[in-house]
Amino acid sequence: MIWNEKSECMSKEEKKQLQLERLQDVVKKAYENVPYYRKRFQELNIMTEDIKTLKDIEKLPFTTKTDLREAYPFGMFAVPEDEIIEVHTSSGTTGKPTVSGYSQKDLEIWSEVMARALTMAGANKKDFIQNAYGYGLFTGGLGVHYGTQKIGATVVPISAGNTMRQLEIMQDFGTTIITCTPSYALYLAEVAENEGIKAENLKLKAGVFGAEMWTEEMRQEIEKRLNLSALNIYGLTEIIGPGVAMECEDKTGLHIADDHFYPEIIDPKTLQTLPEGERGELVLTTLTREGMPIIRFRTKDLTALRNEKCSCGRTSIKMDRITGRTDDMLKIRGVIVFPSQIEKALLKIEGLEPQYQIIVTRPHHMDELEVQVETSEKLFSDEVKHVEEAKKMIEDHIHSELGLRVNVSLVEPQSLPRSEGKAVRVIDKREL
Ligand code: DLL
Repeated sequence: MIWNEKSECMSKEEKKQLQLERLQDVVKKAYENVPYYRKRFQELNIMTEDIKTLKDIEKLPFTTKTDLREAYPFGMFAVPEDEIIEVHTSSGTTGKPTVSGYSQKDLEIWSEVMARALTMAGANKKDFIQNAYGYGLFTGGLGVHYGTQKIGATVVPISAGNTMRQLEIMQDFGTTIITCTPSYALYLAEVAENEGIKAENLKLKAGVFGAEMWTEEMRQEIEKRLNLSALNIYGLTEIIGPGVAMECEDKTGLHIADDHFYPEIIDPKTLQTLPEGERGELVLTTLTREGMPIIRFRTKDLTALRNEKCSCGRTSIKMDRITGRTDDMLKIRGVIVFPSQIEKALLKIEGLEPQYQIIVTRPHHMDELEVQVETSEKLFSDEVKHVEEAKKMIEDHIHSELGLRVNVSLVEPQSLPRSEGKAVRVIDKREL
């Protein structure tokens, strides 16, 4: 089944023409309505009329997460605030997140691309979709929610966590499609096994997994243990949320909804556009978004684009699964964490040397983050007399910076490795 055959199967020529028209339109709107873009275009001496072909996109400036943070909270909106009817923020932290604003039309686009994505996983009106992505500012929950309702399937808006309840509902309601992060899917499988719940007795047919990096090996493991077809969904808050790209049953890459999001691959060092098939950083331009158009957003995600024919009949360009990042961003249980945020939290603590190391592990398929910090005499005061108190105080500081509980362990002064070059702050032991 294809949700929107006209859009998803149009000829390459038709698609290119549509993309060009939409690109010209979005560039014009960004110039006219977003002071940030007007300034950037003027600096580069670009007029909206300069976009005559799709290749001319290369003349346009990039947008980065930092640009969006500087425009916090609403500086990138292209419509008056009363036309924005929903906001989300990147799954990060209590620091300055990036905000995404949606007009009525943007929510329709989001519902449409999510309906396409869920249809790729075989969803139709009859399905029960158990949505275990978090509801809230994170886009996972509501993105799947809108797509499910667009299709007319039944959404079970259970949100993330509460594993026993997830399993109970899965059995009682006869859930046919589960949506969550791949690591949580494996955790669900593990708990199900411990509880004596047999996968073959569940009604699950597919899983829509994303929001973090995962591998082909993990896919096989999840498919075997949950007895379903595990499909990869990709997206990011800045662009719209989940639904930017999704795998079909062919499982040879993710179809990008390229009538709404225009992809390019660049070399992250030279910033030059790379030819099709080469691995580099994914750059995305929103072609239809009204509330917050984004031109050439540097995702920092590493992948390659492929313009091959797909057995499913969809003609959109496909991207490989994400294999890495150009920066040190981590996703811990779906939440974005930058090591610099941990450093910032540590620096706020008087008497603490910011000598630290972050160890990421995945015991029982759930991410754990341990921060090792060197102790010092100066850390202890009238209030903080014992190691346990010091640990808790540091954990609280990190919690208020990240919105995430981590384990802190205090190690001997001078015991963490010193580096002459770039410090190795993160040891990621998860096998991603
Ligand atoms: O993670 C949106 C989403 C929700 C996608 C649910 C899929 C399912 P952010 O929190 O803004 O948005 O994080 C975006 O997560 O730049 C990637 O680094 C990573 N990411 C998302 N999907 C995948 C995936 C949501 N399938 C950032 N594979 C992106 C690898 C992914 N990484």
